[in-house]
Order: sequence, then C-alpha cells, then structure tokens
Amino acid sequence: PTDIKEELLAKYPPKVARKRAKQIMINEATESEAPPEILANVRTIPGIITMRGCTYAGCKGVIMGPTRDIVNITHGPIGCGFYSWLTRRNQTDAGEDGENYMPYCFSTDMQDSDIIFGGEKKLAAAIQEAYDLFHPKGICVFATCPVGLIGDDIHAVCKKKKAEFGDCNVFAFSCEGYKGVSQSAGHHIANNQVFTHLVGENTEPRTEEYKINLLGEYNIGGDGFEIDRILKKCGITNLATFSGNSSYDQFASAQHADLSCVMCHRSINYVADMLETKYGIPWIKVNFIGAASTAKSLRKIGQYFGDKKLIDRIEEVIAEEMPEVEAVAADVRPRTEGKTAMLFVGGSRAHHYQDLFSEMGMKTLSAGYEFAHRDDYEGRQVIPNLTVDADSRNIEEIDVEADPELYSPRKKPEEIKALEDAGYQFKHYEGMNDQMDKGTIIIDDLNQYEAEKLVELLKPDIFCAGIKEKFSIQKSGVPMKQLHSYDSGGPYAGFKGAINFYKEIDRLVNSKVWSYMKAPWQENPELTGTFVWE
Ligand code: CFM
Ligand code: HCA
Repeated sequence: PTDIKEELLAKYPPKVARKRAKQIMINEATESEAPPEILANVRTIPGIITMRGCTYAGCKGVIMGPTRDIVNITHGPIGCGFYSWLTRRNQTDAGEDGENYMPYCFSTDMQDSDIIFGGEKKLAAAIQEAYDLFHPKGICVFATCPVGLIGDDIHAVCKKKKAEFGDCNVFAFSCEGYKGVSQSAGHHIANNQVFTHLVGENTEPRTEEYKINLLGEYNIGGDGFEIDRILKKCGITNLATFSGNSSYDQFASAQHADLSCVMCHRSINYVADMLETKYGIPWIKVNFIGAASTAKSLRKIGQYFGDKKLIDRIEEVIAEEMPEVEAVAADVRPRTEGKTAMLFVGGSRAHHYQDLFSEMGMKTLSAGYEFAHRDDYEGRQVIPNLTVDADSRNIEEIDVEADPELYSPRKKPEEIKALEDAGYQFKHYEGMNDQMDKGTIIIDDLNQYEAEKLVELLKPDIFCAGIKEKFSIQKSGVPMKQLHSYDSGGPYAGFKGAINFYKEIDRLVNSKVWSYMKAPWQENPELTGTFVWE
C-alpha cells in the first residue's frame, strides 16, 4: 500500500504532493495505538478536480431540500437554482394535506443589473409572490455567491416580510457557495437556522409512546420510508426526521422527543448536542445501513427506554424480518465472497456501506469522504483537538442554553450512569478508520485523477461514488455504483434495503459487461479522416 500512495503522488508538483500526502493514509491503526491523524475539512487545492460540492449545495440541497412544505427560494443567478432542482433523490410523501413544493424551482433569477444595483427589492418581490401563490407555513431564502459579494441583507428582507405576513415563517441562510470548504459548512448553516427559527414552535404536548427524533436521514431512494416502517412496526414514534420526508410541523415539534437518534453524524451531530442542551434530550448514534446494524440500532433504542414491552416487540420484529434477509445473503454469498470494493462518498456513507459489503463477505480496499472532518475518520473523541482555522471560524457557532421552561432532562443522572456502566454509549460515534482493515487506503477529498489511478492500480470489483466519477470508472471496465443517488435504485436502509442491496451488488460484481467495453480510442488511438479536395 505504501507504494500505491507513492504512485498516487508521483505526478504532482512537490507542494501539491506534500499536501495530498497528509490526506492519503495507509490505515495502520492497531489495538494499542490510536489511528494516525488525517488532514480533513481543508480547502481543495485549486486546479484539482475535486468530488466536492459547495456550501449552498449543502444548505439548500441537502438539509432543506427534503422538506416538502417550505418554499425554498434561491437568491441568485438561475444556474444555482436550476442545478439544485430535483437532482438529489430525496423522496417525499406529500401526506394528507398534499402540500409539496419540491417539484418547483424558485429563484430570483438575478441579472447583471441586480448585481450592480442590489437584489433586495427583487428578493422581497419574490417572497411576496410565493406567499400570494401558496400561503405556505414557511419560506426560506438561500444566498448564492454573488449575494455575499454585493452584500444584499437577506436576513433583513426576510424579517420584514415575516412581520408583514404574520402567518408565515420567513428566514434566510447566508450559505454562499464559497462560505466554507465544502457542503459541510452548508449543513451547519442550515441546521443552525432551523434550530433557531423553527424547532420548538409547536407547543402542543405529544402523548405517543417512545418518542424519538431521527437526525441525519434524508430519505434518499426511500431509505427513510423503510426506516419509518420498521420503527412503526416496533411501536417507536418518530416525531421528526431531520430532514428526509419531513414537514414544517415535524421540525417545529422535535423538542417533544425523548431521544435523538443520529444516523449521518457528519451532517448534523451538533444539532443533537443543541437539542440536549436546550431541552434535555439525550442522543445516541444509530446506523440503519446493514441488517445487523439495523437490528443493533433498534436494540439500542429499546435499551434506552428500558421498557420490557418495547424490548420484546423489537426482538419480535427482528425475528420476523431477519430470515428473508439471511436467505438472500446466503444466496448471493458464494458469488460475492472475497470480492473487493472502494467507496468514496460524502461524509458518512463511505463508512456505513462497509457494513453492507461485509455482510456479503466483500472487502473494502480503499475508502474516503469528500468533506468529512477528522472525527468521521478517527472517532468523536478527537473533536476537542480539531484545529479551528479561518475557514471553520467563518461558520457561525450558535450559543444554546437550557430553555427556562422547556428544559427537562429525560433521564436522571443515575439512570444515565447505570446505562453507561452497562456499556451503553451516549454521544459517541466511531471513526471509519477503526473499522477498516490494516493496510487499507484511506483518502480524503479524492479527486478525479487519483480515482482513476486507484482503479488502475488495485482493480476493485466495484467502485462506489457519485455522478462525476460514474462514467470515467465504467469506461475503465469496472462496475460503478452511485451511493448518492443509488442510480435510481433503493431503498438500501433497513431490512428490505439490505435485500435490495445484496441483489444489486451481486448482479454488478458478477456482470462482465464493463470489462468487454472498449472506448473507440482504446482500439484505434489515431484519429483518421479523409481529406477530399474538389
Ligand atoms: Fe450525510 Fe447524506 Fe452523506 Fe451528506 Fe451528501 Fe447525500 Fe452523501 Mo450525497 S447528508 S454526509 S452531504 S449521508 S447528499 S444523503 S449522498 S454526499 S454520504
Ligand atoms: C451534493 C449532492 C450529492 C451529489 C451527488 C453526486 C447528492 O453534494 O450537492 O455527486 O453524485 O447526493 O445528490 O451529494
């Protein structure tokens, strides 16, 4: 593996190679030693074709995109709105009220004159128009790069419109694309504003049993539907998903939950902390990717509530769901055992999906995140040691205090302690590195050149990443599975999701179709043409 690192760096100019060397790591974690440090959440080197997206994408597309009954207006040139219009596969169930603005693309369509003279008036008019047309519960406004550069005060415009309307919550996000080094900054900006302007608004008490929030699940390909099916079957009430298949009222009622379950910790872990500080709701890490992880997460929820009725029901559900999962796993296993995978996805899937692959007997040779932070690689315990640089300082940290009326610790300190003494972990997640084998290659912010080089050197049986990587990898003869959009497939979460995944991966790694493919220039590298003179 050390040679592979050298090969990946060989063609870079010395300065670039020095920086990339800190982001490419041979996993050498041992039982006794902490895993080596990786450089993460830093700017991409200009000129490199990164896999990353921008801060606006993380805010508007990832966090706010999946909420159906808020009108999301992009303040900016039309391209930003257009390219974030229904490109992420967050599904929704428009519910009984049928209120769903997701199919629309709302934008102020900024022009040169707005850049020169300011776009605030145009924004106010757009908010008014959306209100007159739809009378939604909420309108959100997203800043694109030029808005920050010309200094439109989007927050003042929203505040004024909100006061004028009286029955519509209007607030804005300073999520200019350049604001952070990746999407991750956009998640933070979105979550802070949702927490400040929305959570806690519905004061009506909730009387359901076993109330949880599911944080960091975005219902891509229907994952959230499958998780909700399982939770419901167990008798667990999911009050609010942040933000897959969510509605305005879900966010507004989240403070009534008794436990926060964090799925994608990268995009939202700080919200779990804020919910605990302000309302007294403890949090745990869960993972519904992989059948075993799903069962484990359900048991963890059961153990928290500590009620025999719930614990027994969870066991019944697991016993009911697992035989089919195990049958499919046993069927594919002779064909998938020992096959190899590479995973380069966002900020949590590169880790979570390794569980599914190992359930099929497949090995992960190399993995990495686009925009994760060191805690996603090394574990939550490194958070106090993270360097705060100019880029992270650019992202607002909000001060949260215990709510004078609503704060109520859900468990007594001695109850928490008893659980912890029994090995229960609150507020913790492990890093990806710990779970990966010694000698595997971990790479942060992989780029197109390195992706192609890795595939050429290690020839995995499957490569998992996003749309930008898809076709160049397939052209090299290796099957490619998108783990963002699922290539129109899914769900892959929960029990039914695991079955879908086993079947699809079996087909992909055992199909020879990509290896038969040759691009025309591979067969005939010279350009030929006929010159005709008349
Ligand atoms: Fe979390 Fe996500 Fe991901 Fe993410 Fe994303 Fe996504 Fe992703 Mo694409 S919130 S970090 S910003 S699990 S959109 S649903 S697939 S990169 S690995
Ligand atoms: C985003 C969204 C994205 C892109 C996926 C991809 C998604 O980062 O803005 O590159 O294929 O999941 O839709 O991550």
